[in-house]
Amino acid sequence: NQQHSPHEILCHLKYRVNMTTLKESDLPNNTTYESQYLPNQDIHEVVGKLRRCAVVSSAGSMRGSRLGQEIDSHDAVLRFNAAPTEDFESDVGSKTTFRLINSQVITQGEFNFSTNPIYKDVILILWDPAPYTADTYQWFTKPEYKFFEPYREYRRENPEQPFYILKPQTLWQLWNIIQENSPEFIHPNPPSSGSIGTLLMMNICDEVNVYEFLPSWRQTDRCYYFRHYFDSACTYGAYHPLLYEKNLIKKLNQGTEENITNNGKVTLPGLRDLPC
Ligand code: NCC
Repeated sequence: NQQHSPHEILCHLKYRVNMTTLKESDLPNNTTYESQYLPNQDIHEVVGKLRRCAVVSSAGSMRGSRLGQEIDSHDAVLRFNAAPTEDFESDVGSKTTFRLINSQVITQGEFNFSTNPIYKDVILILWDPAPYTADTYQWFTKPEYKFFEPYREYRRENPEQPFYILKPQTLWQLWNIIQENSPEFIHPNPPSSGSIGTLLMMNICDEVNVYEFLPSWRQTDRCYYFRHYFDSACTYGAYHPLLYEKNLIKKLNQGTEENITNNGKVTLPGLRDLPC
């Protein structure tokens, strides 16, 4: 395992992870019925380029952080899955531009995906894990969670809302880089929403500040800032290679160590203008 410099890792992330979303034209002709509900354009063609973006982890350590104002000062804010802002504004802010959800959120009834207002008025991005070697069509016909029915239904009811699906290869392209920069073998499970969302923002924004992905001194076994539920696996990972994801992000931090300790804040550069 050779050691890559932070700059080399950033260049690998830039050129080897193709952070793109599914378009109508990515699926074969025999899926016209489904693919007509996919966007005509990739997320980047629509969103363009943003300046400063914030990524807000769902960790329990966001509680009491008072980071809300700082988070809202960004041009765009990305949040995960069912993480709310209401009642937590002073700690997590109130602005949501992007919401990255895994395919459980859209398929499991408990999330009330079609009616809960947290999923409205935002740019939605969905991901679902594919087997390491599956191509788009194989995955599409046999996803981990059968997300396409509810996706189509939601699109029918909210045709104006931007709603993207990440290409599944993206996850493994990122996983490869996490594995290469880790001292031991990682079980091939996909990266968590945390690092997928962070890398997505690095492809869209000039600067990305990630909050409480690397925990501050507020680190806690409490899983989420919005739920009374304790499990250290939320922070260190069980299914996802979370610890390795966090070590990789830590290597790329361009902010200070102090900012991690006090605010769980990591500053990462946008990849678009990165010279490689
Ligand atoms: O828990 P989850 O993630 O929704 O959290 C979003 C991202 O925040 C970071 N995080 C969270 C808690 C914590 N204590 N520390 C953290 O660093 C992680 O980067 C995490 O990705 C997911 O990645 O999509 C995940 O989703 C949940 C769950 O499916 C959704 O919340 C919907 O309920 C998964 N939990 C379970 O399946 C039980 C979780 O493993 C990963």
